[in-house]
Amino acid sequence: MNSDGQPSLRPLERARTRVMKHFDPVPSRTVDLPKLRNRQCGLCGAPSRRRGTAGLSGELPSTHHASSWYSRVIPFFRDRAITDLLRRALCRTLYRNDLNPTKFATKCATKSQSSAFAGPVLAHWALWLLIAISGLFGAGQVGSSGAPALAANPAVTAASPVSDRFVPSVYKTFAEWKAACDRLPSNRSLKLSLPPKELLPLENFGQFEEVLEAFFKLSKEGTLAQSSAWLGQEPVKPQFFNTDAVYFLKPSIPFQPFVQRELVTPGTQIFLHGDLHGDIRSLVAWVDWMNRNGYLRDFRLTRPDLDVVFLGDYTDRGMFGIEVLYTLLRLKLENPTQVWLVRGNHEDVSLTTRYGFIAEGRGKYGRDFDAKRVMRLYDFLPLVLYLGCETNLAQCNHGGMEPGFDPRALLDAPESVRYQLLGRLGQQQFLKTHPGLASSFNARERHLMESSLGDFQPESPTVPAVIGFMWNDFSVVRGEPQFDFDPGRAFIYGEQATKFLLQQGSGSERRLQVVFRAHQHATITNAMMRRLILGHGVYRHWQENDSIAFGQSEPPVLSQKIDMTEERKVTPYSVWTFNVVPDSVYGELLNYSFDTFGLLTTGKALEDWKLRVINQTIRTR
Ligand SMILES: [Mn+2]
Repeated sequence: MNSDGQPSLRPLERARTRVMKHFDPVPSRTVDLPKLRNRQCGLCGAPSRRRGTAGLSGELPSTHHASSWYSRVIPFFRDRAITDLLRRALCRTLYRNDLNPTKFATKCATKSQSSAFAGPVLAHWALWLLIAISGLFGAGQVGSSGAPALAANPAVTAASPVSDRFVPSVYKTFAEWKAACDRLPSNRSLKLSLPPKELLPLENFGQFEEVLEAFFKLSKEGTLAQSSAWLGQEPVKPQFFNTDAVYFLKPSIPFQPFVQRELVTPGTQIFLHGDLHGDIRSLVAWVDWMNRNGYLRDFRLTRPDLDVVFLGDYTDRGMFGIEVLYTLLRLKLENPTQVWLVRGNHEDVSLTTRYGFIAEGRGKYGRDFDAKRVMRLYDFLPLVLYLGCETNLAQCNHGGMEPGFDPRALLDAPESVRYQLLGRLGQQQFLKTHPGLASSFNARERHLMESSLGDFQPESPTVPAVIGFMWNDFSVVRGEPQFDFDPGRAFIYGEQATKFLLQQGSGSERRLQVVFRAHQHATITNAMMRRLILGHGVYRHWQENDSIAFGQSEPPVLSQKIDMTEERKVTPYSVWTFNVVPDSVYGELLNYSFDTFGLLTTGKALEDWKLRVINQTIRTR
């Protein structure tokens, strides 16, 4: 059956048509030739047999080139489970012979007699056979309407086919969106009042709703809907995908939060951004920076080996939550397998009703604003994105550690498995079976942990207790308690307790090494905010030269103690907090005007991972 529900009478023709329609080879000039010439294949590790003068008119022998080309045209190639071996085999063939697939077909036709080309030629025709097969069975691989599969590996992930791409009715380009947003007053000048209606970039709620609906479609037809992508129990589907109901209103659906694991190849560059809290200026400035620096073209990432992770808290506290969510969804829809939005503690109805987002929506669009439906989008965001590269993993989430969840099986699972329901949290159970967690605690900390951890099924992010991934914090410097509780927030884990949880949470093959998160912000210059602002918006907890004695030290002293460099080493068991945007009450009260994002470059070993800290000054008047 095809996407329209009609029988596929001529699978080969149909497949060929589809292939030609999406045939959009990467122009070779977009790849840096000299850099790649002497490198191994990034995918299979095979060395290039010929160098410089490639077999075919000096074209670039790049495997990224090859694999992305094939995954663009063959639906099979978007499913890692089926194609990993196949892809590696193909990749070796192409790479060792220095073949560029964009010229492959023509060359094969002219050189098919040559024995040197026998392997590649066979591979080529085998692939065309695959295209035919995928025409017959491909629908099951990529969703019934050919929805872009959320492939695990961005280096081998194709752009979603043109026909499936979301086409907005307004703001076709980022430049248009930026121009509209540039007219908006700053959050600081608005002082929590609504912006004038005539300035709103989205004139009506329908313009927002179309991206929301497209996101729902993506969620319902992508890998989230594939049983094989879930480890263990999968969500109760009719309820999980019923976007007309919510867990907090009757007739209700169950709250089914989940975590996600994605794998990337060494050298993948990952952008990380902290809390946005309705600051459209900072987000638009970031998208603009990405465009100016060649990482984005409009809303689309320019390379398959780029990922973006937003660390939660998109709305509330600023007056442009709608515009922020709209921008994020446009990015997600353009790059479904490369842009990730994790769920922060403000991605929940109990906070949006208290901290301004629901009021903002009602104020801007009146009764048209469908709060229930907007809240539902958060249920499709993972609480944690475990980003793996070779044997190392980063835990990307908004808050902190959650001892009640055991990620080991997910981290070690086959590459096609991506999701796991959070399920019932066994915090007390974990403490009983892992007394080592409290081994570094004093009596007070031990008592606090024993009396406060529980075993429960979350009914919401805060009921019956907070989910640590969304809410918890970390202590700032060495010498602070290993476990503590902030009555206004949640639990605070120290260095030893965190290290223990990362070690215990590691799989046998893939190790949890680092946490990238946000969330821990205040409007007073406490120890954390001092270090965040002085450290250019990114702070690694428990730094070697810092201690509790310097907790409230002034910048001249602190600058001797903490890492303020642009490029930073990612050390084992390190926890990194990203600052909150400047056009906010935080920026106003603490007097900073720079936005921050991280550019993480992964490598084969953790020693090769590097985090570059990038700032932009934001106009806040
Ligand atoms: Mn938060």
